[in-house]
Amino acid sequence: MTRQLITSALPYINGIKHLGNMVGSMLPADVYARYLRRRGHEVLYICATDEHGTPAELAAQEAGLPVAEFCARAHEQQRAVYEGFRLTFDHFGRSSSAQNREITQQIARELHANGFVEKRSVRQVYSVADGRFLPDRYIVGTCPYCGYDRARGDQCENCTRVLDPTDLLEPRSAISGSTDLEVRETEHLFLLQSALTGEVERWLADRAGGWPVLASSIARKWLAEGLQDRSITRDLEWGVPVPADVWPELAAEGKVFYVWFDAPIEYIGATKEWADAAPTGEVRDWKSWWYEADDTVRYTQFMAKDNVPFHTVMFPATLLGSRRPWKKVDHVKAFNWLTYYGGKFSTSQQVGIFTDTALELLPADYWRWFLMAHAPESDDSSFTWDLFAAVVNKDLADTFGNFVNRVLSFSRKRFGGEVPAGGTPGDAERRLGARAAELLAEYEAHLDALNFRKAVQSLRALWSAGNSYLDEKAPWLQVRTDPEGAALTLRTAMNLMFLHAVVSEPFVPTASRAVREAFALADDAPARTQTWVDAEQAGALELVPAGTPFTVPPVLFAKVADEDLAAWSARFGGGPERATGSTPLG
Ligand code: B3M
Ligand code: ZN
Repeated sequence: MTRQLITSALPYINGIKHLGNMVGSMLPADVYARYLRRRGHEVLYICATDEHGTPAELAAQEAGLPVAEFCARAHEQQRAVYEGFRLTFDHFGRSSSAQNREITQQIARELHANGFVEKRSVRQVYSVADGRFLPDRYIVGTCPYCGYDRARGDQCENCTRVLDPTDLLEPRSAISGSTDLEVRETEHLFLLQSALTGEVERWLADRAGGWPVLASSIARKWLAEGLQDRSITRDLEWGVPVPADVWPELAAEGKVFYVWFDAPIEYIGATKEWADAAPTGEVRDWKSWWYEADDTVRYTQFMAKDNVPFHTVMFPATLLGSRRPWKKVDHVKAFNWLTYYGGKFSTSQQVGIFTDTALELLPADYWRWFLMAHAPESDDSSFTWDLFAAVVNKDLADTFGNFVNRVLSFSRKRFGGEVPAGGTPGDAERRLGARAAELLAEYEAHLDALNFRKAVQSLRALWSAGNSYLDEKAPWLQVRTDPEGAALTLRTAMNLMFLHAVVSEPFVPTASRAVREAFALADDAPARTQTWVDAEQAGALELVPAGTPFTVPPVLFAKVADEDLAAWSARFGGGPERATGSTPLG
């Protein structure tokens, strides 16, 4: 079986992320990783916090902490939230790790040795008061277009126009507020992407055929515009230092690599972190996932659409230019935006629901299900509280949860705490089995193709088939005249719910596990029953034999009550004009 490498875009270290960030990268990656593991693949799911660049330094300054301490705290805060969302990274690393520094510097040396990096002189804003060159985001001033007085040198957050620092009126340092700024010459390293255009084009032509249009079209558009040579160093305190053995003068000036140069390399760095963290006695061969791995590993990346160019052009160009056999991505799953009532979720503007707050309101399964059912795959999708409540109440409470509760409760009441024996499967059971096998095949095909919304539709139909079967057989009436028949109906329903519990784990892991654990399967029950089921098993509906002891789990999904809905809509706002809170760092 092919080894499956999965990465999701690295969340920036600055602040707890919102639901839109999750559904555009980490959550679908986790659903896919869980699915592949249950299908028997060897999976490595890697992610990390993206800790360099101006977002980290500015956020640390705001928190009044040294940046290294800020990042250590923020990494653990994010890790805790992702554990709360049941994200099953094999490693959740840090781009500030020694492993990433080592690999990034080595790749930079090789790019230089191969003639794909050169030093160039550029004119940049220098702050006399701060004694340093200021990256664009470190210069604030008044936007010449909209008059916003806290516009940054690279972009105005108010009117979103992309700016040059020299556009700003009354420019000042974001560090000290000083207006004593000068434009001076300085030197930076440039990645000669223009010299790698042909190779990137050939690689993309060979690889992007099966990608969703969103990813392949953005990559081709960037290439069509022609690859520009790109500055890959910055004047920041915090980042991967430029190696002094190759560029002593830049290292002496404290230059570090641009965050988008080292962040994708952290996918490799975090894999080495994973290997270095191996428990005693376990050997983890990190390089076998990344080096000369083209034929043995299938690599799938998950990200939001704004990250596509870096992942499909700049990162492959970097790896190609190193002239080393690094694994490049096989499949890119890109997402549009999840909006909050049509407005953009925004960490910096604090609009939308944040992942830490979400878990205070409801368990992860609710959010996982809704977010994947409305994943912004082919277009933006919008979060509204009414839609959220309608979906979770219908799909999770009524369809999935109620089916489990009413079957197990009624069976225990009428036949005791074991799966009831008796009755012979008839036409209704054969139809149900055939339908279950058909829907399972659809579900698998959609997940294999990374079509998550369609996979949710097939899974939802598989859940509904159980309720339709119950309504047709009505065991609560059947038992009066045909107890054997009622026993058959209940046993069949229990087998279907166990099937649900096995195959729903990628989306609703907590509830799925509760249902699997409700049945005390014999120790010699086929292990495969606990991981996945094949169409034949699904059609036979015989995963859980008569006589198997069972318990009735607590109600799996309480409905979102109208008063909760009203309170949350009021607290978080029924529209983007009202900000929502999140746990401030510090
Ligand atoms: N930190 C996520 C963003 O643009 C960015 C992804 C890096 S993946 C190497 O919000
Ligand atoms: Zn503006």
